[in-house]
Amino acid sequence: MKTGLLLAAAFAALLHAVPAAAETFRVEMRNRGERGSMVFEPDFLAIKPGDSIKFIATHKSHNAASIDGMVSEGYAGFKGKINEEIEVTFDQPGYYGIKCSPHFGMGMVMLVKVGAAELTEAIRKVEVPARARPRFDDIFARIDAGEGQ
Ligand SMILES: [Cu+2]
Repeated sequence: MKTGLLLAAAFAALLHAVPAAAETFRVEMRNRGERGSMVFEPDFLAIKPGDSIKFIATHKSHNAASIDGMVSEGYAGFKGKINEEIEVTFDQPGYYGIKCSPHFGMGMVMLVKVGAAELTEAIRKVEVPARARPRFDDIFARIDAGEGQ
């Protein structure tokens, strides 16, 4: 009986320590999708700190890598290998720009919002290739319109 009570107390403490179950989201790396060619699908996700994103190699010759200067301050960054499916956990609140290294110039980018984060001018104005600019501007416009809030 006493052991049962102790176990129940331990279980209650454990539940208390983990406020919300972390989720894993899927993003496809595609040659073509709903928004054109060379795309991450979806191209924008709002997640909680501790959630993960699994990048799926739906089509070949893509990777997922963080964009320098377009991440939460102090974040070390990540870079997946070509054709590699990687799962990345985001712990710090903030915005994270993601690129496909070989197709950055073709505008293959996406944005991740982690927790409550302000879309700063610094993030909006990060220098990116010409064809990535309209894709980010489209994502920013959708965020300004309330997506991911
Ligand atoms: Cu690519």
